[in-house]
Amino acid sequence: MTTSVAATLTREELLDIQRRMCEIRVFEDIVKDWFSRALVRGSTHLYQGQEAVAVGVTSALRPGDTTTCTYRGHGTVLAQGAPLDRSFGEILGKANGLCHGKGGSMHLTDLSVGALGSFAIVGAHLPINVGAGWAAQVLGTGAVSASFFGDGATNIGTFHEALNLAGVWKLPVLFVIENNLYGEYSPISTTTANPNLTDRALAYGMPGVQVDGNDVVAVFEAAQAAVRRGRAGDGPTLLEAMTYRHSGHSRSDPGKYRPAGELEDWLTRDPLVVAEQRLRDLGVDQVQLAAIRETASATVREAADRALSWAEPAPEDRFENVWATR
Ligand SMILES: Cc1ncc(C[n+]2csc(CCOP(=O)(O)OP(=O)(O)O)c2C)c(N)n1
Ligand SMILES: [Mg+2]
Repeated sequence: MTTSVAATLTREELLDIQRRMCEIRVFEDIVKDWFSRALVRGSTHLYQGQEAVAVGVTSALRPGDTTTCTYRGHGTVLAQGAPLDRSFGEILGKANGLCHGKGGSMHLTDLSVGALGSFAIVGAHLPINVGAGWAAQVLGTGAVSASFFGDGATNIGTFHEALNLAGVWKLPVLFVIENNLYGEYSPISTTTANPNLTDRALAYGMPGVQVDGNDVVAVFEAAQAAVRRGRAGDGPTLLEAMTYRHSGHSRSDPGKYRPAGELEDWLTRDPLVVAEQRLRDLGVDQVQLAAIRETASATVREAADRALSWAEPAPEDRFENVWATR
């Protein structure tokens, strides 16, 4: 596992990263509360515990780069720059939501920031990143496309097809496995013959890099190296971020199958706590750290209230924004 000690991020950049991770944490607290109060239909898949992956990788991207992610994707789309209020609005099914209330929790999309979509079908989106990488290569834009997916997706056919094509054509794609040790209720060891997922990179002619997914600095550094490689025309990278979801798979899962003490162990390495230690090493004091959490909380709560006040889509607009019209 890559453990970074190099300070490649400035103190100001790391402070901003911590703010963004705190906002995602509070966003998910609110979403969890809304679902338990039946304010939202369907289910939801929370990102708490994995914030350093989305924020670390997207911090290495620039405007024009693209991402895709899974149904556990609120954090990724927010990290890419989607507005808090319109993301909440989408989850609530409001007309002002990112997808005008037609997508919901599992389908947050914001093309204006390069967030090409959240996908509920495991592995469905990897070929979309390959397409985005191919377009960037053909058009010579220098853009990179980052695909976020779970450990479970590495056993899906599209994973292999996407990595192979990206490897053959040397496409600027960053494949990010968010290895949280479980696919739904199954530990990875019961579903995957070789749990060393970075080994799979060898088959497709690209580097495979494992990183501590709860250390945002380590994630950023690994992502930055992969992004530079992509922009230079040297092809894709498979990045495996080792992390852990704090709650069960979805709203209906209390996560009882997890061995006693496992969650508690991971909580000692909560990404927000790890980043706070990094900031303390850079001279940031406890008062400033508390202020980041408080400001993030106030900002997110304000956005949530705004989204709650928005109107539902009008019945006559039910077929709007469903089909592409051009
Ligand atoms: C093709 C497909 N098969 C099965 C499912 C049901 N399913 C939804 S989430 C999930 C687990 C995926 O685990 P992983 O890829 O590790 O992502 P995580 O939920 O841990 O983030 C499964 C099997 C699905 N949505 N799509
Ligand atoms: Mg998983």
